[in-house]
Amino acid sequence: MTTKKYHRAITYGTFDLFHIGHLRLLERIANLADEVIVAVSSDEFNKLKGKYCTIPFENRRDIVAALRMVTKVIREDNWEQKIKDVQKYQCDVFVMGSDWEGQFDFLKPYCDVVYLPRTAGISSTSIKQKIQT
Ligand code: C2G
Repeated sequence: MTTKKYHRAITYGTFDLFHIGHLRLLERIANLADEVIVAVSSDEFNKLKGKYCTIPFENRRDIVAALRMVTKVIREDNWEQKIKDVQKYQCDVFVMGSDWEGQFDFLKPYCDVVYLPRTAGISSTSIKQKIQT
């Protein structure tokens, strides 16, 4: 009998240069739900997001898929797929870091929407800047 609040969570992200901020988020999602689905942004979608990605999709996907708290990885190809994904995978919660606070409240009719505090002091961009100096 699970004691977790949700059965299946879904979250979305680029997960470029996988770092502790990404891990802490996925760990906290796994504390909320029995299962965790992660939608990893495709390289093409990252261009749409205006994000230059260092690590190609296949590698970012495989790294996330290897994590013990991740149940399944799917592709994120566009901004519009979230409602369909929540319904297709019967997710009862959608979770993102707090930098997205309020941006995905349109999902509230389909599942709970939770924004968790971002891990301070770390980002893919800051890692790139450190390497370049
Ligand atoms: N994150 C975090 N702490 C950090 C950095 C990131 O909690 N220091 C969280 C973000 O809030 C997000 C997840 O980790 O929930 C993935 O972050 P990114 O890979 O930067 O993803 P992003 O570019 O925000 O893409 O449709 C939604 C987008 O695909 C989200």
